[in-house]
Amino acid sequence: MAAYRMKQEHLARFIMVLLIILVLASPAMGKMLWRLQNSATLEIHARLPESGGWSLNTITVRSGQPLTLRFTSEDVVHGFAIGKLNLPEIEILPGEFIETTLTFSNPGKYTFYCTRWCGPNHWRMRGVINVIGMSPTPTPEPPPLYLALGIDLDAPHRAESIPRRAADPQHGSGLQNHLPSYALEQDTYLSNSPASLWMRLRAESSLRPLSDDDLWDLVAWIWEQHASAQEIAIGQKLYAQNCAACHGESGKGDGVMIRDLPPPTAEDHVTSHEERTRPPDWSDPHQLLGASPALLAGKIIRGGMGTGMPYWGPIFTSEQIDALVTYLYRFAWNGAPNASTHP
Ligand code: HEC
Ligand SMILES: [Cu+2]
Repeated sequence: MAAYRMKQEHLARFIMVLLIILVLASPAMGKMLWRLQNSATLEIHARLPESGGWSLNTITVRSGQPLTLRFTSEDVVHGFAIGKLNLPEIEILPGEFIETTLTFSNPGKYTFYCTRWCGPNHWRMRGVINVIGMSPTPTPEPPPLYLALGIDLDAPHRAESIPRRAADPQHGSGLQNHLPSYALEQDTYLSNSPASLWMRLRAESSLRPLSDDDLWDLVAWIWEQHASAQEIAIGQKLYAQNCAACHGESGKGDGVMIRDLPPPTAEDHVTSHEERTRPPDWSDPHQLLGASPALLAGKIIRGGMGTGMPYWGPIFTSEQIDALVTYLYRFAWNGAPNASTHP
């Protein structure tokens, strides 16, 4: 009897040891067991991307189950935020610990990212939280418009014509009753560049009496109709936080992260998209007046795929992307030649 109990104890101990070895040996197994607990604390170390980035960049959690993340930084100040969720960012200071507890109610794939410009590769500090579970499946997002319209994001799109002077939307407003009705439709705005809409209007016989400049004033006015002050403010803030480091405060493509790169070569302005590793100069109206909102949004969502332009699809909501696009056009209208000489 005693011998039998001994054997049982041995067996139990053997199984325990085996389990521990399994857990240690297989991260997948460890993750699975961890997932089964009711709540868990995960420690995540933030490091510059060159030193490894997030110490943990794939997290799996069950929907409805609280997830506690305990952060610290091993080098500089980093930040933590989750794409598309409107949560306050968490500042991660070197040598200090900060905890946050999250509970996801909807299953899905959430992208987390660093919110501080910690270095030139800062934007590569991203990871994924996989939320699994059976809660009602979220309604799938519609595909981005550039796909529906079949726009080639990598094709050159310099405007064939641009205003000879800064366009004056105020003056355009006074001419609006000349416009055909399609000119004010949302679909027209989204799928046309300012230059292509200008060409369409130029071809309208009813608009023949108007000068080229008048037509540009009208197009500038149309663009203004799609830009609320609130949207511009949102776009401006997002731009300053996420884009200016490369694209520059004034959109000239001269941000602090770019200045150290070798100066642009002739190839940067033409040929294949792989070679365009510098941001464009948006104060040159040919750049943005040749791009439709759908194209710009597409580029922001998909990124440059090898050009150095990051993808933001999993980070920003569609409202945020629209706000960024609205804001970008400011550079073009304000940067038209002789803008300074126009009142
Ligand atoms: C790490 C540097 C970097 C950051 C950060 C960055 N960009 Fe870019 N971006 C580029 C480069 C380089 C290009 C040119 C190559 C290309 O078009 O893919 C570019 C191109 C673009 C284009 C295409 C313009 C055109 O006419 O085709 C858009 C639109 C754009 N960026 C928007 C943004 C927005 C909005 C943000 C911030 C949310 C942003 N970028 C952040 C580097 C960056
Ligand atoms: Cu960082």
